[in-house]
Amino acid sequence: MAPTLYVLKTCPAVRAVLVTIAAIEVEIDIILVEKNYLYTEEFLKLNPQHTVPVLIDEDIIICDSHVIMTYLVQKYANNDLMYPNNLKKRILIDQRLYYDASVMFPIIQKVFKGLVSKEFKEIPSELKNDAVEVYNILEMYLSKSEWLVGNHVTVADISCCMTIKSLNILIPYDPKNHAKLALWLDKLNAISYFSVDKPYFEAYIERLKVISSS
Ligand SMILES: N[C@@H](CCC(=O)N[C@@H](CS)C(=O)NCC(=O)O)C(=O)O
Repeated sequence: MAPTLYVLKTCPAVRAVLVTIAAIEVEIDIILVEKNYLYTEEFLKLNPQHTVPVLIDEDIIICDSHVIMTYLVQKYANNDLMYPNNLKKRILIDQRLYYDASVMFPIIQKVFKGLVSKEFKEIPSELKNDAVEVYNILEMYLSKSEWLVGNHVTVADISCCMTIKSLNILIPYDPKNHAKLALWLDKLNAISYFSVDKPYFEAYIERLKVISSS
């Protein structure tokens, strides 16, 4: 039986998993849900954190996009290029994934939370500074290698790309100060399997328009 993935259409973390699925060409049953469903008893049994993505593969339930991505590559990819077995490469990939999970992605969450709750209408300078610091740090990583780790696209690139693409809509990076970042994003988005993100990214932008105008 194919694994099952619960998704919300607009979520950057979901989109990173969908690009990974397209990259390794694994068959997955996608269940598209609305946000209200995340708070139902049925879903809370799967994931008490009430977040998507959630992957179910036989008796395994995984509730974080980064873990889902590394799991799928290890279990289903034809090779280890996207998440190498080599420890030196793998720890750098893990570091970028944890940086995304703990620093980058939470900036998007804070912006959305502030806009939805109407705590602010303009994004506060503190959050803008946090985003610029992230852009600066990625610019530094990308001055050392073509991709975030080494000379092959890995799950670190996919995960961070989905976050940066989404964060950039909220707090744009400066292509003059972040030229390597801009080039990296363009190159990733030109890869064929990244095209799976198009309708989801458009849904994300639409959602933001609705929130900003309400
Ligand atoms: N660290 C998690 C974050 C997932 C996350 O925050 N998902 C959001 C949508 S983008 C969500 O499900 N929010 C619903 C909620 O928090 O109630 C991951 O990478 O999977």
